[in-house]
Amino acid sequence: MSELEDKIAQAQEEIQKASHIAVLTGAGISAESGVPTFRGQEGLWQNFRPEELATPEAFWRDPKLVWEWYDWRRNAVRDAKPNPGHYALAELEHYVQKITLITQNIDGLHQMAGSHDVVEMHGNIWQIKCTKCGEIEESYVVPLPEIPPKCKKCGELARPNVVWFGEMIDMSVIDASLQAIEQCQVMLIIGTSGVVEPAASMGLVAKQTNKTVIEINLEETPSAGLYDIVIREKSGEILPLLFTSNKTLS
Ligand code: BV8
Ligand code: ZN
Repeated sequence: MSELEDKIAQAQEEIQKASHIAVLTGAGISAESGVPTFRGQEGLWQNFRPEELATPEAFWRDPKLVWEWYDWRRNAVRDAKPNPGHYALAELEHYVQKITLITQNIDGLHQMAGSHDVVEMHGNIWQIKCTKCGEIEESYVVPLPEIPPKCKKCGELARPNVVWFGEMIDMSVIDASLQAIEQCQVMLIIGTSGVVEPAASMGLVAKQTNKTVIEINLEETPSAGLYDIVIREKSGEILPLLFTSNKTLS
């Protein structure tokens, strides 16, 4: 048996035994759907660092520029379809008693693949929120008819309903994530560079509470040395192999 086959067999065994699995995904799981990642070679808008555009300061300084970036990303995501990795995680719900899927992604592809109970840590690119009255509108219109868009209710400037760098993550999201890590037996960490906090510390929390952590990523990540099983392959190829379909609910 090759080292990879051995790791897959180990991961399958851990997943078979688990009644609650926490999953954390990042931009890497959507890469095979053609959605550019943040920090890869084809990273979003090479000449801009996300940390320069995805901030409240950048938005208030130049709402038009920041909205042009999001409009470009909405266009990039619009034609994206879930890949076998997204579908495998949606399928996992039928084999494990409880799955909590925590995603840093804002593309909505997990929901499109059929996953329920998705915790969107960083918001959703298809939602537009009023900066004044807080009204949230779901809009799939690409390109946006007006940049920057205005609130349909009060006419004030609207922003993408996402969490920017320097902004607090909603406490209910943090609570749901930490509760899932506390209650799970296994945590899957898929396609995230492990740079952005607080998501980046979740694998450490899982290890500190003696959970089995399985990472799937093409590259080395800062906390990989802490994890139990590290698979350096594409998530779209590996995830469908991890859940044998003859498992019934435990
Ligand atoms: C917070 C939404 C409390 C927007 C995003 C100094 C001042 C202020 C704050 C900080 C500071 N220092 C640190 C911080 C905290 C900051 C932070 O972590 N900064 C980083 C840059 C150091 N975090 C915050 O500000 C968070 N809030 O902490 O509040 C606070 C408040 C004030 C002050 C201090 C603390 C809020 C962070 C949320 C930012 N918003 N997105 C948008 O999307 O436009 S983050 C953004 O990065 C995306 O959500 C993205 O998902 C996320 C993480 O990136 P990844 O998903 O990991 O993607 P990446 O491209 O990096 O990696 C892809 C990986 O996939 C790679 O490893 C690659 O190898 C792999 N891969 C590729 N293809 C495949 C694959 N793997 C498998 N298969 C494949 N096929
Ligand atoms: Zn409004």
